[in-house]
Amino acid sequence: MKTENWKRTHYTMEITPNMDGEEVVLTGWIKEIRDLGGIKFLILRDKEGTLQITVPKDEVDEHTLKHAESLQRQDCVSIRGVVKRMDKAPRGVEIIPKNMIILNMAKQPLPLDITGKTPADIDVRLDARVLDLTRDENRAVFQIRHAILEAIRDFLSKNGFIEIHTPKIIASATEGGANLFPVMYFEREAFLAQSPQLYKEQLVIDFEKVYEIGPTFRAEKSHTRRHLTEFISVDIEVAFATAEDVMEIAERLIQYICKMVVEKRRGDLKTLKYKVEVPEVPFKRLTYDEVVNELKDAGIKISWGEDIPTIAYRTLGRLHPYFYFIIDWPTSIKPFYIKPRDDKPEISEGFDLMWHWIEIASGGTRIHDKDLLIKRLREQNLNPESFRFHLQAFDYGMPPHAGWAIGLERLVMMLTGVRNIREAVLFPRDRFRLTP
Ligand code: AMO
Repeated sequence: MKTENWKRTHYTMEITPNMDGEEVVLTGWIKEIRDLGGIKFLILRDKEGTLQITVPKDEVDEHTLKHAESLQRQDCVSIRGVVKRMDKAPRGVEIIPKNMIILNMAKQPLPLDITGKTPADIDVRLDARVLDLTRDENRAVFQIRHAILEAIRDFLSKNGFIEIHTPKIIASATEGGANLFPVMYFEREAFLAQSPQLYKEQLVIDFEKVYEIGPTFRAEKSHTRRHLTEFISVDIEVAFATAEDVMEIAERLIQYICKMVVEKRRGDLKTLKYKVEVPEVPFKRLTYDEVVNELKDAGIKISWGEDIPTIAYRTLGRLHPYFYFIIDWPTSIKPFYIKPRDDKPEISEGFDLMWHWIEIASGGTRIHDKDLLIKRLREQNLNPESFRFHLQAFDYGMPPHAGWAIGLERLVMMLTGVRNIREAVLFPRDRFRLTP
């Protein structure tokens, strides 16, 4: 097979001053161009970083000079050149080109300033997302997202969980009837899954400890900085466990993720000018009643049994500016599968995990008794018949169990400091955005 003459020999970050005199081939994109008359500086970017390419106009051959003169931002190039130690260059080293191949020219003008010096509106950025992601700050978010995913898989796998994948095209609602996206499934109507809830619960009969990291779909009308219509849900479910058991798993996992991100993505956090602190466990546990009282003292009145509105969460976030659980929720405002307390059925064993004012996760002990589950379905105006296949699993020795789901993008917001959830997704989907 033919070896292409544009193939790289090194990534930019592998080039060091002690390679002075070596000939190398680098490939990537032109990030910045500075022309000082007799000398031209090109900043080349690849997946690892950047390197200065210095073109002294009277030292390079005519062909190379012609190419260098024609280059514009985001052109894709292969540069053969000689490494030169140079104290004044950004990393103490630069490349003097001997030959350049333009692999593809970017169409000018670009819709965005890729140096970020002229900030663009979020919609302009998302419309040209691939270009937007060439910026270091934006790629750093996804390096951190990757580290979070790696940490989650590592932690859960080490703790005896098996990774599962459940269907995303389903026949009935999992979180109640609202927020469902219908899809045409041949001659029938189907829906996009709002959560792997029912499947993960059933599978504890076979595997006891399961987790899934997968897409979930919610027809959210709310157009906010923390809602998407498609997001990644990190779900766990554990047999023979209670809410308290899985809350402990959640806080230890969060602590582990923070530790891994701080350790492995120091450079990206620096790029984002963001500091992550590894939290102490256990996290605070506030009861719903305590929260209602705190809010009352802050001038926000919530009647018992009401959900907590966003404005109240903002206040709560100021009172508790880090991680905390809210426990002992009224049963009436939790999903049908959350277990009511045996001693006080009006209170549930459901919980939310909060970070400042944002809900990161929710979960709880589940009902494992089939009759009680049917009763709760009816109380929530859901038709048990639509849940026939789920309910049948409760005839096969369903153990007591508990679990939770973390919204991955909200976790990314928390660990990168991005303030709009759309920045935590490569190609976000919301009420108004279906492209690119
Ligand atoms: P819940 O509906 O609370 O619980 O969702 C779990 C977590 O997912 C995130 N989340 C969202 N993220 C972005 N955009 C949205 N529209 C959105 N909706 C939710 C939040 C939330 O805490 N089946 C239960 C979980 C369980 O009990 O195991 C469930 O889906 O971070």
